[in-house]
Amino acid sequence: MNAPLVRMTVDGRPVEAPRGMNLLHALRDAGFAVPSLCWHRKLTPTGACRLCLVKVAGRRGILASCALVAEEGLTVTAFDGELEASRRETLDMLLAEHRPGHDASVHDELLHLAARYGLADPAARRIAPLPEALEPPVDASSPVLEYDPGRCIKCLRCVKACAEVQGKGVLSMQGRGTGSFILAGLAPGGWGASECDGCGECVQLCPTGAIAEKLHRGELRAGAPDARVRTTCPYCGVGCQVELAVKGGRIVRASGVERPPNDGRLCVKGRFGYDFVASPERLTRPLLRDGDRFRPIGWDEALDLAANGFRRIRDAHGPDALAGYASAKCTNEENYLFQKLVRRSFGTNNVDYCTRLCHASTVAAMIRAIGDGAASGPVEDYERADFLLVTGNNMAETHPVTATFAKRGIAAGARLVVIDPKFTPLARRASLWLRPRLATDVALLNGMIRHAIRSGLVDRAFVEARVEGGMAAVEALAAAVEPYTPQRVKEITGCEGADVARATEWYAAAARPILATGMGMSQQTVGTDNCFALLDLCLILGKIGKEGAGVCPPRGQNNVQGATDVGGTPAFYPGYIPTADADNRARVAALWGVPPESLSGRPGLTTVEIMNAAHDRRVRGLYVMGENPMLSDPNLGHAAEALRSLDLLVVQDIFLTETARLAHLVLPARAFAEKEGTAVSSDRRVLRVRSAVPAPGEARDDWRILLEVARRMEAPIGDYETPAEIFDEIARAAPIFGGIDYGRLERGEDLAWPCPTPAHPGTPTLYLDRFNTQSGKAKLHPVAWKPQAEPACDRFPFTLNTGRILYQYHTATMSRKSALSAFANEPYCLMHPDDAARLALPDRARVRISSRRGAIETTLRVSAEVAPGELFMPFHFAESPVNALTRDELDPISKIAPFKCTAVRVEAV
Ligand SMILES: Nc1nc2c(c(=O)[nH]1)N[C@H]1C(S)=C(S)[C@@H](COP(=O)(O)OP(=O)(O)OC[C@H]3O[C@@H](n4cnc5c(=O)[nH]c(N)nc54)[C@H](O)[C@@H]3O)O[C@H]1N2
Ligand SMILES: Nc1nc2c(c(=O)[nH]1)N[C@H]1C(S)=C(S)[C@@H](COP(=O)(O)OP(=O)(O)OC[C@H]3O[C@@H](n4cnc5c(=O)[nH]c(N)nc54)[C@H](O)[C@@H]3O)O[C@H]1N2
Ligand code: SF4
Ligand code: SF4
Ligand SMILES: [Mo]
Repeated sequence: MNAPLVRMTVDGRPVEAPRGMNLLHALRDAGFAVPSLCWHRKLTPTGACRLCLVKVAGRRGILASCALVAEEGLTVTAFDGELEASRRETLDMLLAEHRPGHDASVHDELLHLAARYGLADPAARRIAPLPEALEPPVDASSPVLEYDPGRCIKCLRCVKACAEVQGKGVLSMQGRGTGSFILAGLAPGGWGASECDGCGECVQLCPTGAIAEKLHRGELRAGAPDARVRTTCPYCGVGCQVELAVKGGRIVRASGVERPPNDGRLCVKGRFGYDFVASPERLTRPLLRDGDRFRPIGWDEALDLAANGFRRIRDAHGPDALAGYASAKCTNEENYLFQKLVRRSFGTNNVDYCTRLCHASTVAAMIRAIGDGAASGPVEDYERADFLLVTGNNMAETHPVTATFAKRGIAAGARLVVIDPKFTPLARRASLWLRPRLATDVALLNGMIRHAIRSGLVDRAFVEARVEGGMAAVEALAAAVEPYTPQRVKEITGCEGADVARATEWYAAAARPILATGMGMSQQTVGTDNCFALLDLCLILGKIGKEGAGVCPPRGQNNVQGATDVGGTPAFYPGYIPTADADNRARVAALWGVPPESLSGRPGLTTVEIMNAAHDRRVRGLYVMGENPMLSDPNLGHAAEALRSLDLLVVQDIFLTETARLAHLVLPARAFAEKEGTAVSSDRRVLRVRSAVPAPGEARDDWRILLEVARRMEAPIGDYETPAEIFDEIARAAPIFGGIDYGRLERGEDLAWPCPTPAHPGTPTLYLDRFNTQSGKAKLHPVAWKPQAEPACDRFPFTLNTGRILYQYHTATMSRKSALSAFANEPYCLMHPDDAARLALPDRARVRISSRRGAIETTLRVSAEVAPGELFMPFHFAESPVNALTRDELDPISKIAPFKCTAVRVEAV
């Protein structure tokens, strides 16, 4: 892909650059500080500011270098008296339109250039400032940013940032000449009324601060930040790198870092969702239950109570009467120590966390079919792909930066097929939106497989070389999918045969196809079957095991990938080493310096199983680090009973969550911006988490709390001074991390596991030579579609789908304590207009929604985003806890609950 180098001469010096590179870019890279205000590496050139002028031998006049490209033999003049005079003149004109009074809160490239060209002092300028009256008013209607036309130089960087980088196209330039300005949306009402979703890309790329964050403007104006700290976004699994600006011990700004995986981009959560860190509601002291209330206690007492309590339960009822929920919000180091504590100090494998409610089905199917449960390629593949199949995933809202890659790929010609029963913003860009009924994906995918086989689309060479059983296995699959005729698929799913065929043919024809599968596929009682069927399709078409093609399920939480990688689930030690194997136990025991028999070989319980065991009093002590099951677990009534039956519930969190309110003991932890560590992104990149601000009150690092609890249980899990030391032990325990240490990460190496040795560059793409199965080959798993155990019926005629919205995050402990709530802060339920009309329910009606397990009240929103007979509710809002309704029946393999499929009834209240 690398273009050959060409040789040029610039101001008499030889310069090399890739052929075709933007000439201004090439000049800058070669160290020529050619000024420009409108050009940016990430945008198509605009040629608006007329500052990057150069002369080229043999060409007439003065040319904008951003409009030229590097060519062999070019002789360029970048600096001479005439060019500099012209630049000075242009700057003088720009300054005349620019309101004076820079407030230090933004990096103002115009003022920098003014200083460089001796124009900082207005007295040095030749052109008088324009009267301010000509300028349109400031637009402060967005909850998070404001636009000041008086500082705007009409460079169009924001317009292009929004359109080209984020793929949104909210902004345009309106008016003419000095009266021109940037308009958000088309209707009046400005930014606040437009489709702007607050990602802040325009803020980040604006060269003058004409568009700036509203948050903490006062602190930002008061002078430069005290510190800038690079870290990893605490919300979703994309792993965006952010720079936090800190002032007076508080985060006052978050900016995207131009490094992988996000290359400077953020979504609204990463950019504006950080104020929860400084919330006055943060836990600051350990709390002990005292009747219906809590009273603060000292750490010493709290740690003794936790340790002695767990020890008593272990000694009286056996190790398996204890369990722990690890945390996808915590670092690798913390999760490593958490599972070490559960396995070593508790003596059980009862450790699990929200991954069980999340991609458990995807992971279970991928491990069985191809060997690893993680994304096969880097997020950048979404942009390079020529075909995207996005199923059961609302990427534009849930992994918005991944979606920017996808949108850029689509803009460059990639085809997109979306499979989702509900409208998602990405469906708008789809070449084809397949809209199956909820929980019918196996039928749909089997229909696609059947079409592929019958149309001769199978990649026989790939199958023979890389799939167990070769074409014989495909024959067996063919027999299994034979019943899924277009008619039958239509009956079950509602999808047309022609569409099913078209999607299959596009996928088969693609050279670089990427599959994205999400919660709609995973969170079903048939979640593993769903993913098996998807992988079967991928494998028979030969669309994995090569650069740029594969399966890249966007992982959910900021460290959901890492928490499993370091051993946070029952069946695997760090690095996916099965706990059931005695040799593995012996090896891990040796590393931990404990007798092998002290590690349990008994299978551990999974998340919902732990809840059920607590209900039956088989589990009596539970340690919850950074999870809020009292909103996020299915069948909340049952979960509440389970948690109330525990002899000891210890919750370690940053807020007094719904779960913490049921605890006997609450331990205050530090938040992401207060601690050091690492996390693993959705695409297996190991990323640093860094401390930027002091922790509130007596809150402590999760890992330090764990060390103390274990020590006081007289089953210590080690002495570490720093997270780097813990990571070194992780690298010894888990070969996938064997070559990684903090030194390499600090040097800025971009490392994706597996990275087995210090010299290894990491593995962005998996399976290029072999699959990570015992045979080295992939395995097909034919599956049949099964109807739901709880279908819609006369009593519960609707099927309820649940999920996420862009502006809130899970149980909203963090997002609701930030600027994000200004965008969306109310629970609701979507219902199709036909259903609403039939039930005579108007938009915004208050309704009661009931299932066999419970009832909640919420506000109805009438919307064709859902299909008739289906409903959708976000699960973020404690006042309408949708999981009071959902089922806790489990997928037999992955043990996930069907969050996306509950039979319910709707009534007006
Ligand atoms: N803003 C925001 N972002 C987040 C999160 C958040 O809470 N808020 N959470 C993070 C986490 S942990 C996760 S796991 C990810 C999840 O990200 P997603 O996978 O996008 O999760 P959801 O929004 O729950 O559901 C995705 C889609 O599945 C569809 N769906 C429902 N049932 C079916 C079905 O039967 N078949 C198919 N094909 N589709 C179906 C839904 O309509 C929905 O559009 O998001 C992460 N990012
Ligand atoms: N109906 C329905 N239910 C669902 C889903 C759905 O789609 N529909 N999705 C499921 C999925 S995919 C997921 S991942 C789960 C998520 O379920 P949970 O993981 O329970 O949800 P969160 O709100 O992310 O909980 C994380 C907790 O960690 C705390 N925390 C944050 N940072 C730290 C820290 O540094 N240290 C400590 N100790 N605590 C910290 C937060 O305050 C919060 O209480 O929800 C599941 N539940
Ligand atoms: S914040 Fe994002 S969506 Fe809004 S105008 Fe700026 S770039 Fe566009
Ligand atoms: S895409 Fe995910 S990681 Fe990136 S800024 Fe948004 S929430 Fe954070
Ligand atoms: Mo998740």
